[in-house]
Amino acid sequence: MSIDYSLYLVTDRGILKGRDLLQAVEAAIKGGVTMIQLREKSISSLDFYNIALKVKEVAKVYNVPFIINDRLDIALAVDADGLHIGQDDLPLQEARKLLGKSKLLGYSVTTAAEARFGEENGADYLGAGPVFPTGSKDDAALPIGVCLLKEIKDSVSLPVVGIGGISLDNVSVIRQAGIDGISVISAILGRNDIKAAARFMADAWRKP
Ligand code: TZP
Ligand code: MG
Repeated sequence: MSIDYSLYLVTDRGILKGRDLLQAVEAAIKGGVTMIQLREKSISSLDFYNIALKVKEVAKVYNVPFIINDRLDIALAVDADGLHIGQDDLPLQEARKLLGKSKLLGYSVTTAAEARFGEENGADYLGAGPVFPTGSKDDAALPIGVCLLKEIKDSVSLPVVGIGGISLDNVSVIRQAGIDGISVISAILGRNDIKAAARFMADAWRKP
């Protein structure tokens, strides 16, 4: 499967303020999102599993890769396209071993050293950030900025997506890091018109 990392949506039901997650994901895909990560931090395993099955169906209709955040067991149970883990999750090599070679494995990094570790230990792509300050992650590290993002991209040959505080206002700046895509929560799911927000972000990313 050739992967388009350009506009990678990470979900957050909190920011939807009661709006339906499946409708939000579908609207975002219609607007131009190229990849979906289901991120759930405070629900039961059963609820995570059931929601994952439903989001997977939506992603499948539009042929958009569907990734599970943190939980290898859920990724395997619902036969997702991949798993995304960070520095405090399962060790990367273990995750790769259990996930198998055919699934995508994403790895969150904040430094070039972590990026190289990711490349050497089984990651398929890297999520680097937070690039800018973000209110969407409680335990977010300090923002790395565009210079370090570029350093991370230049230190590996894996695809790299920037994440954290990315909005229409800074897409053009972040593109200068030469990365493969942008990963966002609030700039899409925090907007009233999710489809339009995704379209604006997709257009901004493609601008010469
Ligand atoms: N990882 C690093 S920053 C972040 C995650 C999950 C949150 C990104 O959310 P937003 O609203 O796009 O800043
Ligand atoms: Mg994690």
